[in-house]
Amino acid sequence: QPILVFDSGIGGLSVLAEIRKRLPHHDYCYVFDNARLPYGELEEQELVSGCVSLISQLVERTHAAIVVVACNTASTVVLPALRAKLHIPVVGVVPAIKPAALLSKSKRIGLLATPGTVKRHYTHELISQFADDCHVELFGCSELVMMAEQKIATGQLDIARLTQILSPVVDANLDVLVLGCTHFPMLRDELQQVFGQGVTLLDSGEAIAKRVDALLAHGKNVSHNSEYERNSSLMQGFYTKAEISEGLAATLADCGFSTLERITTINTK
Ligand code: DGN
Repeated sequence: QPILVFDSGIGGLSVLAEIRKRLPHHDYCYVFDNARLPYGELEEQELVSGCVSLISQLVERTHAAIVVVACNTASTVVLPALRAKLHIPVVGVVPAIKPAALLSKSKRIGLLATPGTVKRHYTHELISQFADDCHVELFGCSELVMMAEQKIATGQLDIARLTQILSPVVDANLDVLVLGCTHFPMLRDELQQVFGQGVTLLDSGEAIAKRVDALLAHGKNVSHNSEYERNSSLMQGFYTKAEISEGLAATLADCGFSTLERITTINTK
């Protein structure tokens, strides 16, 4: 009974890494829905029906004990439909607006996410509920998602382009910036370089890991898979073996997927 971690691309690996830190002995299944990347450009209805259909098929196939939707964009809209359909716990990602508002001294915070996430009602509700004493700068950008994908695949990142994209956010004079897309922790060092040490970058990986841990601790039907060889979890995704770049293989190895022979593919088209 693996923990199924799902994203449109490599972003969810940042969440998986945090979960594995807490629960190193579990069996994991990671799914990339690359066929529809980037999610930030999809219409709400397409996102909901696509994710519900794909995830429910995967749960059936893998007998997953718990699903982690490690994507903010999807989490803003698919959770109710997914929970209605599945009979196992579903954990979503919420941008760290609340901790950001609490941490901010200047009360000027930012949300860096996808265009989908920044426009959703869900996000605006979160802001009015937890950050109504702050000025909140919203910035949605799919190019950053693709840059994170590229960094993992090739090891290359165009810092000049990153600086250019982010210049309006830098000019907004924030002291806390929420990384509201799971791809962005993959760019943490470069983002810190662009924003400087005066800006704290917050993501939700650790909070998700705590939540998964708590659910597993309370769940009766979630088995600890001690027989399963550590570091050899099954990964299912749209990538075929040949397409997995050296960079991605290294990131997957960091997340425990060191036995790449076990990779199977699912065509998400
Ligand atoms: N990683 C996803 C998120 O957290 O929103 C989005 C990536 C994408 O598909 N745009």
